[in-house]
Amino acid sequence: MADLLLALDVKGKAEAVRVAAACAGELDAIKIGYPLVLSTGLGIVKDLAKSEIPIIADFKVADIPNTNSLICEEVFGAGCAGIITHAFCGSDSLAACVDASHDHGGVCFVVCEMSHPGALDFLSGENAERMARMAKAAGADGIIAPATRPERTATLRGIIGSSMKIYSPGVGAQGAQPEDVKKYVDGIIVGRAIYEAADPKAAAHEFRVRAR
Ligand code: O7E
Repeated sequence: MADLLLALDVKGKAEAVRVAAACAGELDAIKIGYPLVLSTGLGIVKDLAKSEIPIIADFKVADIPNTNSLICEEVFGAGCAGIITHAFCGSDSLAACVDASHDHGGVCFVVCEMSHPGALDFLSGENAERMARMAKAAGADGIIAPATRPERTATLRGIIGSSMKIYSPGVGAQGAQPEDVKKYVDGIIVGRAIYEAADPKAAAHEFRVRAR
């Protein structure tokens, strides 16, 4: 049984609030990222707070430890409940992000293997497995693994065990189905197949039911 996270990659406050309100009661969390935040500013977190579900900042943080800590301060200061970071900058950068998240009472998820075809160039295979081990050693709350390659997500689950969560993008527009991964993950991340739907609430409801 997996939760449903909406990837709210729309532009502008009005559209973001419209989609979030339309999906009320059908979501377990909202993931915001560069498309929305660059078009609205971080104040959008307060605007979305009415949904009363966690807002997770997908900034795929990838910098030196000090900069990562400063990014976390802003994200959690704005009211986010979680942040998503890359791991490929190394264990010290990752530890800074995990520790800053926990210092602010938030959670930190680590991208290990990505869902798109180009992930096979670097963000997959042994690199992904090393990053999963690094995420576990750093005390991260969970990892990101692809719904488009369920067998890989199963492998990464084997590495991190059951005490960490997996959130999995790639369902819907990228071709994966909730049934492909729900037994391996704690949440599926769905964007376009919900926010571009004629009836976002109905689309979210269907994904949520299928993820259960
Ligand atoms: O394809 P969509 O429209 O359902 O959107 C998928 C969302 O998941 C989108 O925000 C994209 O940036 C994100 N995502 C992936 O699609 N693949 C990945 O490997 C990783 C992410 C992601 O969210 O990373 C952090 C969770």
